[in-house]
Amino acid sequence: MLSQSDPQVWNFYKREWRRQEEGLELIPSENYASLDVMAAAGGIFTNKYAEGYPKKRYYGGNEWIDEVELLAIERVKSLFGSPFANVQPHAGSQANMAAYFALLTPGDTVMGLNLSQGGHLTHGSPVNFSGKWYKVVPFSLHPETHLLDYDEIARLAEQHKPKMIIAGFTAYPRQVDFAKFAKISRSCGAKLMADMSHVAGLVAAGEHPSPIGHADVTTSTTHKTLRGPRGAFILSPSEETAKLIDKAVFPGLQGGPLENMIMAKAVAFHEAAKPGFKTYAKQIVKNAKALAKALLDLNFTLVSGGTDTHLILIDLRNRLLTGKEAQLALDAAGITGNKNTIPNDPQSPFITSGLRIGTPALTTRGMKEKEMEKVAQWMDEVLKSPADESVRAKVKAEIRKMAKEFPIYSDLIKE
Ligand code: DSN
Repeated sequence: MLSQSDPQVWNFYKREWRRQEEGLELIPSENYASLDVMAAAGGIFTNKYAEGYPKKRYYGGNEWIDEVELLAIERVKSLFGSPFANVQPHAGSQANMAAYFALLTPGDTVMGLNLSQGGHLTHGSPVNFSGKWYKVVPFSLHPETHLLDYDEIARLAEQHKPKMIIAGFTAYPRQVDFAKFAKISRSCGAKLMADMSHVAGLVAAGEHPSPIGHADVTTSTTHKTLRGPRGAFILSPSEETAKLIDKAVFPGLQGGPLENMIMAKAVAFHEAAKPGFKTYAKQIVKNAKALAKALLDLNFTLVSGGTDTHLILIDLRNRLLTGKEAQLALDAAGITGNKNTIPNDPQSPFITSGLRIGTPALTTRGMKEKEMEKVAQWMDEVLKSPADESVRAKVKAEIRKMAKEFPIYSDLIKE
């Protein structure tokens, strides 16, 4: 028992469990994996080396590892309707790096959404491998609507003739038109990489358009709206691309795959194919819309005016608060969100004028529209007096009370 053999670590584990159980998790890229997913991630598959791919390994003893990896591949292919899949990437950044390695040569031109406007580090940020090794032409959101400006993206693509365009986002609250991205990419001879990490669960459930059939390669993490373990996968539309991707992942980037995580991915893909997951994904979007409406009613400003996904980006400037201040105040009251830049943010990325929130985790707990109204009221209350400790303490106690009605892992730890 860890509680006896290593009480120091156990103490921190218990505290984190309590934080997850008693607070409101609003970070849109986080979720609560099922006990089955966690059992697989923490199981005996962690003991095994399996460099290579199923039936072509560099180590013996992989007969059952192979079966599970093949099952994970079949399940994710079927979930998204893709003919080829690689389930080995350890994380989203590795998956994206493999796509670059497979489809490009260093020095090639790529286009992706600017990090400060809702893109990702790996979509061409100058501090990331993508920005250091490739020539990046970043695109921005429309300056007034804060929506993707497909005409401007097409104009830039025509001008710069990139080898790859990235349709992928970490802080964009609206649906992405992958068909339009594909049309733009084809017209300038570029490959289209879709990074659907944030919306993968919504795509699997038919709540967001799918990049499959449009993208030349699709990457995704497994732990956001898809509600699996931490990890990633890559979907390819052709055998030719799939071979390049496989080589880029192993031996190009990774050695031994984390087969325990691949087993957990297999379990998560199975869960996401069940009818209940469709209901879950639908409720994520309903909850996000309800939360957005309640926030607007309380005079919050939302980037793009609202949401049609799981994610909301609040522009805090009319509240005279920075993202950092808001994150800290809410954290103290038991509400976890994350500071995030808004389009054309006057503040630095470490301070920011925005707060990024979302509903995947609260929806997993079973919360619905009624609870979203309450969440908005609590956020309003805390952010009206961000330095008032008594307000934070009062809200924290109320949240703890409501959280008890929506347990997550309450049976997991016996104190
Ligand atoms: N860190 C992820 C997110 O929070 O959106 C992106 O990698």
